[in-house]
Amino acid sequence: MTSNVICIVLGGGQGSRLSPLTASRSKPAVPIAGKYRLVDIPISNCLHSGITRIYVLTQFNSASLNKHIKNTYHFSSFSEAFVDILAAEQTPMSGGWYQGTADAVRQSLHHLAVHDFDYVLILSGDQLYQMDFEDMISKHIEAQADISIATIPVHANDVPGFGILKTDEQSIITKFVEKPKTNFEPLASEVSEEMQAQGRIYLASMGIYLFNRKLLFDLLQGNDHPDFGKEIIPQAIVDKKVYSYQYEGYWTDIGTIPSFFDANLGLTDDIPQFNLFDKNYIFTRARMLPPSKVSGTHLDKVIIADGCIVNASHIKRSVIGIRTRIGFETSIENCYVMGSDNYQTLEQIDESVANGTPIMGIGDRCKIKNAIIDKNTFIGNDVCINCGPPLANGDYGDYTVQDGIVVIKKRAVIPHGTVI
Ligand code: ADQ
Ligand code: ADP
Repeated sequence: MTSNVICIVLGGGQGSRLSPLTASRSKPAVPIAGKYRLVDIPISNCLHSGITRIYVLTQFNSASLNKHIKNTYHFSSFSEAFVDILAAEQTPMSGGWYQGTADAVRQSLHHLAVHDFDYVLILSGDQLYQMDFEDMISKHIEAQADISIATIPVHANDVPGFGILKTDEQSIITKFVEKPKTNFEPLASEVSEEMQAQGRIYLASMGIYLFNRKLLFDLLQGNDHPDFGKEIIPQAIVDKKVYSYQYEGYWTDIGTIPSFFDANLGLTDDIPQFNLFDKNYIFTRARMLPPSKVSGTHLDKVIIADGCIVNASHIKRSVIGIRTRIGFETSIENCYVMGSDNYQTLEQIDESVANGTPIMGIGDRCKIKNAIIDKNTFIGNDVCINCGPPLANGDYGDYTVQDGIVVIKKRAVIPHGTVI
């Protein structure tokens, strides 16, 4: 049933919500959970659901995204399967950046048109969840819908961040308001007892849309509405059959620094809400890295990816990414350390030590709390990050602070003894 579906992953606008992680890479290429990249989540959901033709729309074509896709998603030359990146491009018809989600898909229609398919599945690139799209598609066909939207019950506090909708008893959407800020009480829905008990009485759009092929082309061509949530969907519910596919599993937005941070650290829980050990695991690049080597470290709720060399004294509630090196007597708490793209040679390390400059990774006797350490950073010895009084939000050159989370930028060099 899913062989006649093409998927489009919306890989991110010009938005800076994940800045500075997106300063030098496109959003789909942001590393997550120590060894994956954001784009692996929607792609894995598709592949587990049998959807094997996937376009990833992104604002710029970063080398790391290209390399990751090229090195990860290999299919038989006898199949039609592909994962292709479509970066915003200047054509005689368009000026460059995608203006919004609908505009991004509109500018990509000519790439889609050459394929044989009946349905287009449109996904956000910055959500953490595991969903069986095959079930969504079969419900869409059963309901003879024109469009289906995956929906989830949310709490009143979350209403202003989502498209909120109401349905009739056949789950056909009768009302849709994008991100209502006030007077949204009449939008409350009938939900299951479990959701009611949690106060999740509003039905939100998850930004996951299934369109019948012709309708998508009709709705996008002949106008320049930039967004699905603001224009295309509210207008479609007036005269189209738009079905609400309700989902009640774990689903979270990872498009901002605080939510990205929480989602990563949440993976270290005893039974995480997002289960990396599930049979529908996340695909990513097979890297052939050596196993991690740990010495003298007390580890408490820690995920350690491949290829790490860890001599720290304590690590608590943290995710340690590929090829991370951590020195002696260092303690790390509530951190996502992304790791490195390569190792330094022993000669390079000796040279840095002789010059008194930091070596790649995290040095000796450091104390680091509530931080995201981007890739390829050089953090010296005796560095303290976020161990003192609360820090004010801002961009401080080599790092930023947002809601108490310090983000050390990619390739930053933090000299010995620095206190942040
Ligand atoms: P938002 O997530 O606020 O609301 P939006 O900013 O349009 O909507 O982003 C949706 C997805 O598209 C994200 O993955 C984003 O990175 C990506 N995106 C945004 N602009 C893009 C562009 N120009 N090019 C490529 N990708 C782009 C939407 C809906 C709400 C719904 C929430 C659920 O509008 O109705 O409730 O998603 O998260
Ligand atoms: P990322 O994990 O960020 O996607 P890559 O896996 O692409 O990074 O690797 C980055 C660099 O590290 C590449 O130049 C690659 O050749 C090199 N590399 C990969 N595996 C190893 C390894 N086992 N030992 C040393 N270098 C490696």
